[in-house]
Amino acid sequence: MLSMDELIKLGIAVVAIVLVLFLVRRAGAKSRLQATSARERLGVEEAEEARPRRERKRPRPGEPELPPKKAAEPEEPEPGKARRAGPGSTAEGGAEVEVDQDARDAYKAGLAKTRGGFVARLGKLFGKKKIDAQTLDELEEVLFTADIGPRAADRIFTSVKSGLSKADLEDSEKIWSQIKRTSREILNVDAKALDLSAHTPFVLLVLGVNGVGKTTTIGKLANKLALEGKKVILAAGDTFRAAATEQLEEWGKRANVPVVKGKAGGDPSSVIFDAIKRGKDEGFDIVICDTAGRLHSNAGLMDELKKLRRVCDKALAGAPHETWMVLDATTGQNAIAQAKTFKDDMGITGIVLTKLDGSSKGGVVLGICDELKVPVRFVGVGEKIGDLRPFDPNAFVEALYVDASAGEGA
Ligand SMILES: Nc1nc2c(ncn2[C@@H]2O[C@H](COP(=O)(O)OP(=O)(O)O)[C@@H](O)[C@H]2O)c(=O)[nH]1
Ligand SMILES: [Mg+2]
Repeated sequence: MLSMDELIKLGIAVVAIVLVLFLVRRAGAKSRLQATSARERLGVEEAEEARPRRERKRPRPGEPELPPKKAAEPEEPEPGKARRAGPGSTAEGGAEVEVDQDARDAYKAGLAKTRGGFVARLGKLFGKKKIDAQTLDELEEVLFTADIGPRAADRIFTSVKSGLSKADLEDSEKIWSQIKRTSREILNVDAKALDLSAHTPFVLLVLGVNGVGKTTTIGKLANKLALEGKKVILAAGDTFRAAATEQLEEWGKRANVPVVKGKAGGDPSSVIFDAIKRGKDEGFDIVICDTAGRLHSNAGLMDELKKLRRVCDKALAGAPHETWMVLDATTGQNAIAQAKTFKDDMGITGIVLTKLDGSSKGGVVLGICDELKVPVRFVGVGEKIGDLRPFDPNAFVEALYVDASAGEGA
């Protein structure tokens, strides 16, 4: 038999165990509840962060990077050429929109930060139960404070405000469709598709201010074209900095293509003249010319670049066949301003937008296309040799608005 003392101790122990069990269960339920409501409250960016590692495309800082995409993917279309509608097309407002899912996924990772910015703000706006006149005012504000430039902002806003009926304006899906449709219209600049076989050799002049990624883009492009079987030669036209020629030579080695160089501090036009001449004499398919890029406000640079154009034409009548302006997506509206200055003077026929990976200002593509009416030919999505992708407007729009328009950003 237990004594009274032992009975009391046993009783206290049982109560203590029951109490501990109760507290443990309550704590578990509370953290589950918190997790759910946090997910509801989180914007797109935070939700992205909260997702487990294996679901995310981009690693967190400090985490090992996932292997990069392959350099050349033969199924990629020539930039600017439409792709057939396939299993990846999406129905939108009754209309089929062709979307290359592979391209969309590649952009999606690079646009994560942009989606966390103005796109998430749009998502929150249309996540509201009731969409009213105030929502429209807020839409105007979000668009005009996004890095898409005032003209593109106005075009999208007007298309929603004037292009939709009162009933449509109460339907967030209709609003998203309209925003996407107008964005696609802005990006689908009416221009000739890129045809590098139109001339032999095809001369491509690459311009842009310092540090935007000209040399890197040329290296990636040379590699891509060489893998496609094209005979490529590079011209080290940035004679302004000694390191620039070495950098291009390094890329030439990686892509396994020859580089024509001159003396440091020498005349860039003689380097470019020599490269085009060699391109002609030795049966190259494409000559890609790197150039120096001091500030675009520098009148001396503009004169020098104009001289380069004349020299190209002297070496091969009609050259350069395309002149591309490289712009850094992280500089936002500054990129639009740079492109405008160059376009007037330099006859820009295409844009390459670099550093789309990690930029929160990827929406600047809309502003560039709307202001300049020049097509984006390629986008840079990283520093590695395979990180250059042909620009696909439809896939870009899908990747840009994907989470928010699906209601996750609400
Ligand atoms: N993250 C990222 N970095 C890039 C990209 N393109 C270029 N860069 C980096 O930008 C820096 C400047 O590039 P560079 O080609 O030398 O610019 P340039 O002065 O215009 O020739 C280098 O550190 C490149 O690695 C890109 O698409 N993504
Ligand atoms: Mg350079």
